[in-house]
Amino acid sequence: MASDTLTEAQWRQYERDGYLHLGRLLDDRQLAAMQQRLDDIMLGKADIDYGRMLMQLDSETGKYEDAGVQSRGHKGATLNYRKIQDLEIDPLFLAFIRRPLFHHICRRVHGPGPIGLFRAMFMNKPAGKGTWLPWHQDRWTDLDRDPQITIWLALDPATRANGCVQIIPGSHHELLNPEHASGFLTEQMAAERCTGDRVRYVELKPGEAMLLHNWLLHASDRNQSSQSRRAFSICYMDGHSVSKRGENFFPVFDADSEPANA
Ligand SMILES: O=C(O)CCC(=O)C(=O)O
Repeated sequence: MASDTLTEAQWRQYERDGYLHLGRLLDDRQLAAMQQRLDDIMLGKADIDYGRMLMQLDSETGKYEDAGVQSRGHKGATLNYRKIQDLEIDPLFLAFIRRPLFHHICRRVHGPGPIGLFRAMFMNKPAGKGTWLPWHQDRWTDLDRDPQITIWLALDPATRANGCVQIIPGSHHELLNPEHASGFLTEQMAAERCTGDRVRYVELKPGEAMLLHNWLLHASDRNQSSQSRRAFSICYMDGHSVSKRGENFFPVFDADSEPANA
């Protein structure tokens, strides 16, 4: 299992590439518990306040634009959800969000201040379904500062066949389309920068995770296999961040707190 800190060599690699493989972070029991919990949430069987969770059904056409409405509340007992957000309200996911390794990473990136949560979400590509998620950088114009880091945890094998995350290594130094409200590239930008040998497919085993710089160009394809592609993605932020939409962000780590086991 991975350590609770990153080495200087790992930090250098992250700074150069904009992403870092973190290794296996869940044992078999922890993995099975998260998989089961997400399936229970989708099937409406979980003891959780569905009214507090943003839930979106997958697209029936494979087009991103045709994915279901993103709104709070359960949308039917099916495993065909694309996205479920606000998972911090579930103790199982909150304990993972607050792991010492992520505390260490947040401290290194953000310094001693409070750390908040921009979002903690399930990203799913059901077997034979899913959408092409276009090339983008994770940044949002309603925030007064950009969240810096995302942890992406595979809960199934993430492969090229089932729509693993694709990235452009080293693309995190430049913001490409600052006008777009959520960091999407124009088709022309994507055609110029995100093709051929530049694209790396980040295949992960279940329970493995990666650290992503939020400006790293990334995308993901449809699932063309019979294996679901479930993942848990956590985006941390400076705890002083302010949204023009007046959102309140969940506090993850208090100012000046230190990782428990570091
Ligand atoms: O899970 C995916 O396919 C993409 C996830 C993503 O864009 C993110 O976690 O920011």
